[in-house]
Amino acid sequence: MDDIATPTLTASTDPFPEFPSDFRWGTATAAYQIEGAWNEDGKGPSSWDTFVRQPGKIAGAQTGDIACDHYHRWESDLDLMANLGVNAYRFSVAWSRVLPTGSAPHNDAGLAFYDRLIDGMLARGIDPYVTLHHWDLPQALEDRGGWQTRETAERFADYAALMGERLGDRVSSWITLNEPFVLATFGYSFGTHAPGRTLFLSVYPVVHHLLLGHGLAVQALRAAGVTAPIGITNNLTPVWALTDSDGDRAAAERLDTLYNRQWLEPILLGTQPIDPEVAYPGSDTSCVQPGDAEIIATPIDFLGVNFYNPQQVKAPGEGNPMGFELVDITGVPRTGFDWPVVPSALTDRLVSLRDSYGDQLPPLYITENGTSVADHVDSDGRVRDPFRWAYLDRHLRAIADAMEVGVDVRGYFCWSFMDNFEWAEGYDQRFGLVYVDFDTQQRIPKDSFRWYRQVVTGNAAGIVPGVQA
Ligand code: GCO
Repeated sequence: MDDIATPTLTASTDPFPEFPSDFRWGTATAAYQIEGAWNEDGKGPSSWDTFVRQPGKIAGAQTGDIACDHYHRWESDLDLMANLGVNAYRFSVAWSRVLPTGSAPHNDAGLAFYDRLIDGMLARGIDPYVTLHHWDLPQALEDRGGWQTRETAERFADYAALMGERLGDRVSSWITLNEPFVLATFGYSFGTHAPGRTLFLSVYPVVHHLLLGHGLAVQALRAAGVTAPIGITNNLTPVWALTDSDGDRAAAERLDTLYNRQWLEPILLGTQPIDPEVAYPGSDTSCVQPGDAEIIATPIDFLGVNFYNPQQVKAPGEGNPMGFELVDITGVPRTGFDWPVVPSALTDRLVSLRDSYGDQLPPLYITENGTSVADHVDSDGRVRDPFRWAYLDRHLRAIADAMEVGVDVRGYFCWSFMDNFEWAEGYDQRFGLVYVDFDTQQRIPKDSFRWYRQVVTGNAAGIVPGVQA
């Protein structure tokens, strides 16, 4: 009966959709997940460097100390990326590599690394999409309260200004924050990610300071002379009510607000859909100062959407302060992480963003989408990952469906270029198009790498349905 409960995932055999010729095709990574060199060339420690050293936090007590050793192997990694044929690459800067204590003075060697990387991309015809903060906060700032404090938002703006001045002549697009919901929730509320704080419902100052830091950073980049598009990346997760009952619908509305709307509407509409006193009882709300809402609503040029799966909820049981209870989605294929695979939810998500926000919605980029698979190298040296390219195939079709009804999607970044350090899961969850042997640092392009190359180089036109190169 298993195969009825958990269907397998295959690529569609219908003709592959055409994407516009100026569509950005890329892959994405994040500094802590790939760079390694955690204490080299003057880099300061980050919240993740500290967190991974706490016993019991990471599967198998693994760390990102070496990760993919990309800091030393960036050149051959870029060669491989050029071979993949992408025209864009989303990566993040390690804040404490360029500003070891989070604020001045800067570290020349750290800045030089990103100079080399960006020049290397441009030399290979790959546009740099830079994320300023993908969760690795300089530890010196974390020691003073991190995102609980206004100071961190202000230092983030200084850091953005420095990066704008230094790299602004070569960067194609800027992303301020990656998934602030995940950082606030897992980093500061539940403590399963760095910095490992357990503020639970007292987390509101973190929410506010992340939004404020985003707005200040947009302004700082502009003040530094940046003319390239600036945006933010959110994990915009569709939330389903288990049934049509009032209780289940209210639960879905509550999680949708926490997950999605509270991170989006202050930026797009200038209004915060939650009342912090109600949503975060026990939180100190004095962090909100006059003028903050205007800073947060500084116009952005695009919205980055990370999509992996929808989330289902039902009404909470007695005494559950969260206002919802998570319910598994069954009867669909599942990823290596055991996440449900529902590509049509991505179409719905994109269309509903357009329907909800209309003219206030800027152009969209899918800044992350992908799947973990328990990949292995076969005896012939090949990594066969049909599940991954089926996942990508189905989600690209879902995006094309949204574009067909007029949603403005400008690009797609597959998560991830190569297997890497998957946060609390360590190296066990493999998301890459490229297999990484973490003992030898050998890179092996998987079957999905060749499939994706067909997509990006033919701009989809040459794809033989259901068959990989
Ligand atoms: C996130 C992060 C990535 C993850 C990816 C897979 O979305 O959690 O942006 O760093 O590695 O999403 O979980």
